[in-house]
Amino acid sequence: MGFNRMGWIFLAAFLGLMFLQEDGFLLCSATRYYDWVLKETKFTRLCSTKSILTVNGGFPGPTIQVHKGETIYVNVRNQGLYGVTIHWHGVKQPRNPWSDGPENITQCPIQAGSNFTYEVVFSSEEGTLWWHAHSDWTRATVHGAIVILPAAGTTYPFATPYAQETIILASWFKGDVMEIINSALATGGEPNVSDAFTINGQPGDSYSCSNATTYRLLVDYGKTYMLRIINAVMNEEQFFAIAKHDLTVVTQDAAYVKPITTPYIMITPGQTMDVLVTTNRPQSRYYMASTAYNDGDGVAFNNSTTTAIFEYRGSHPIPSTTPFPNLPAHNDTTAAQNFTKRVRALASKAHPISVPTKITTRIYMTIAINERICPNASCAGPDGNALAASLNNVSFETPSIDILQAYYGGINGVFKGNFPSNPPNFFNFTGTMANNTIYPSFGTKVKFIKYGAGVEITFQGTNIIAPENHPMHLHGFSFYVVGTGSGNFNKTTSPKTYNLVDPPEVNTVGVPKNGWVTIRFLADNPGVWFMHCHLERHSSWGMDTVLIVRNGNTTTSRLRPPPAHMPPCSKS
Ligand SMILES: *[C@@H]1O[C@H](CO)[C@@H](O)[C@H](O)[C@H]1NC(C)=O
Ligand SMILES: *[C@@H]1O[C@H](CO)[C@@H](O)[C@H](O)[C@H]1NC(C)=O
Ligand SMILES: *[C@@H]1O[C@H](CO)[C@@H](O)[C@H](O)[C@H]1NC(C)=O
Ligand SMILES: *[C@@H]1O[C@H](CO)[C@@H](O)[C@H](O)[C@H]1NC(C)=O
Ligand SMILES: *[C@@H]1O[C@H](CO)[C@@H](O)[C@H](O)[C@H]1NC(C)=O
Ligand SMILES: *[C@@H]1O[C@H](CO)[C@@H](O)[C@H](O)[C@H]1NC(C)=O
Ligand SMILES: *[C@@H]1O[C@H](CO)[C@@H](O)[C@H](O)[C@H]1NC(C)=O
Ligand SMILES: *[C@@H]1O[C@H](CO)[C@@H](O)[C@H](O)[C@H]1NC(C)=O
Ligand SMILES: *[C@@H]1O[C@H](CO)[C@@H](O)[C@H](O)[C@H]1NC(C)=O
Ligand SMILES: *[C@@H]1O[C@H](CO)[C@@H](O)[C@H](O)[C@H]1NC(C)=O
Ligand SMILES: *[C@@H]1O[C@H](CO)[C@@H](O)[C@H](O)[C@H]1NC(C)=O
Ligand SMILES: *[C@@H]1O[C@H](CO)[C@@H](O)[C@H](O)[C@H]1NC(C)=O
Ligand SMILES: [Cu+2]
Repeated sequence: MGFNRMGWIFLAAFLGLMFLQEDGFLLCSATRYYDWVLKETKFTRLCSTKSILTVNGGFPGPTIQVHKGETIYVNVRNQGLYGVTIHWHGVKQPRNPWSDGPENITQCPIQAGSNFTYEVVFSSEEGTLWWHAHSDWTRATVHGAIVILPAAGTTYPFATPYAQETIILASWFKGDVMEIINSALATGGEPNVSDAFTINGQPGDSYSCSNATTYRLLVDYGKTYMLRIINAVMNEEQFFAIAKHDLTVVTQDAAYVKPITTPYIMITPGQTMDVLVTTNRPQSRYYMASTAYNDGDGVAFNNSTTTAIFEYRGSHPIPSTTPFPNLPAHNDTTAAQNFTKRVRALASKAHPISVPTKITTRIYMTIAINERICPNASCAGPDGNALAASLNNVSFETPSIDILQAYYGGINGVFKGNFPSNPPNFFNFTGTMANNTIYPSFGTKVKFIKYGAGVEITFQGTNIIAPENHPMHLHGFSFYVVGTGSGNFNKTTSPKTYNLVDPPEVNTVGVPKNGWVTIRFLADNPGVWFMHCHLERHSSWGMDTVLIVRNGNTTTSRLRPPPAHMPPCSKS
């Protein structure tokens, strides 16, 4: 009997099963294949039990571990109640937007009862990233870590840590998250704020009914640990610290940075940071803690603090009071910026950077909270209107056929290519006078970019309705943060302050309240790439757009063809 193609597949499947692990990870001869089930799972937190959507029953979900440059396959079988998609946050997916995930941008949802296999292509990323659902607010409970180790034969640009642990910061809502966002969109008002923050799924000792299950990290004395910290929180930036232990930040968004030793970090939703911690303090028990940084005036948030325990192994007296870290005040913008301003790319010989200096596409983009007019002032937002949000005064409307399919297949009427490269009106964006731009236009507008273009985008925060810090995230790329400042960007003076030597290379950047940020990247990844604020309520209100990078003129600079079975879009 000849050993045909099916035979090889069976053999691979058999070998794969031999290595089936707890987290649904199968090791085949050359590929890594994960089997995930999306399902409702009961969890008890804050004294009550509720059902949440999970991957394989976990909150947080399973960790993916790869080496730099590998490709993995994740078969997502949806046994939940509604359609969902999964996004691989910060993974560039060269030429492969088909597996990027944002709902109705690159795919329609995987309907309940069906499945879809993502091909996740890693390239230059090294450090920590994460995956999360990218449908409505499902990412609140559907998320997990991606650990990217150095490629075989290479090592960290510092001494290999003794051990590593992932630390995922997240939000817990007593209510159902889908109901919360749906009812907020229906009334036009603010969505409910979360009822707790969590560290690795646990609210910790400062919340009722939580202290028995507080997350505990046991450490050995005299070692260096690497904590891979992920901010999966829905709507708030976070301060994080460990009592009496400095943190040394060595990566941000899976790229190395010049080590920063600091008593605390500020991390926005969407960001990841690897920090080294040396266990050289008296052998005892300490708190790690995380709480919101919120610089919005009157922007509602939960001001509570989540804790976890950092405890030295072995016998030692348990302190009567566990030392608590000094976290900056919730509105301490100086503390937030003092940290953020220190971040610089490592930019070493082994980890070089390449900042575009020839800019051919320049975009100046205002970020604003807006109002949508309601008949009879019947809505729950300001002035009886509904809350909205925009980029360059365009509030993004999600289509019901995905933009990637429409672009690739030439389906008309799904999107327009007229996203503006400048705001429609210039005025004092950060001034006290409200302009007529309180009311945005609405539409599905994308920006086309030539393959190979050097792109520069200046994000301009505005004082319209509710100024605050906005963590802007771009899919398909990481970008260099070459400049930032307060007030309005000045095209004569601001560029003189740019750092083109060692700017951090990230996928998410906090645009300061009433300030600006300039980013640069080379448009070398053809595809349809979502760009949005990573505060979930802002994205729901329309603080989003799409960049379509056109094909280049070689086979390796063109979009790959779609996989055989993209989830179908339903009529609605
Ligand atoms: C659905 O899962 C099955 C295996 O359970 C797999 O053979 C099939 O390729 C998957 N379909 C898609 C579209 O990923
Ligand atoms: C939102 O909060 C209000 C007030 O606390 C509560 O009555 C309502 O049930 C919450 N909604 C959801 C969907 O949890
Ligand atoms: C934050 O959450 C805690 C615990 O769920 C709750 O007791 C408190 O009232 C909340 N605070 C705010 C300001 O929402
Ligand atoms: C948790 O808190 C309760 C009430 O404050 C206390 O009685 C109990 O001893 C605590 N349990 C632990 C494990 O700390
Ligand atoms: C948190 O908010 C509550 C309600 O607004 C307030 O009473 C309390 O003082 C605040 N706590 C902190 C630590 O800011
Ligand atoms: C921060 O909040 C405190 C009260 O909680 C207030 O006294 C202080 O002025 C605020 N600081 C800033 C910069 O808004
Ligand atoms: C911010 O940094 C400056 C200069 O290093 C320092 O003087 C100030 O105390 C810092 N403020 C905070 C809140 O960290
Ligand atoms: C995506 O499109 C489907 C129809 O294909 C629709 O049911 C769904 O509501 C859309 N999602 C969003 C977030 O608009
Ligand atoms: C814009 O408004 C701010 C706040 O009122 C003011 O400080 C600034 O000088 C104004 N800028 C210009 C260019 O008018
Ligand atoms: C808003 O900006 C436009 C265009 O610059 C200007 O004509 C208008 O007067 C401004 N409105 C206000 C209220 O400042
Ligand atoms: C192909 O594209 C590159 C830029 O990506 C350009 O430099 C080159 O001239 C193009 N070649 C042709 C034949 O169009
Ligand atoms: C930019 O700065 C220059 C030099 O300070 C100044 O002359 C010019 O008015 C500024 N432009 C704007 C739009 O504020
Ligand atoms: Cu925002």
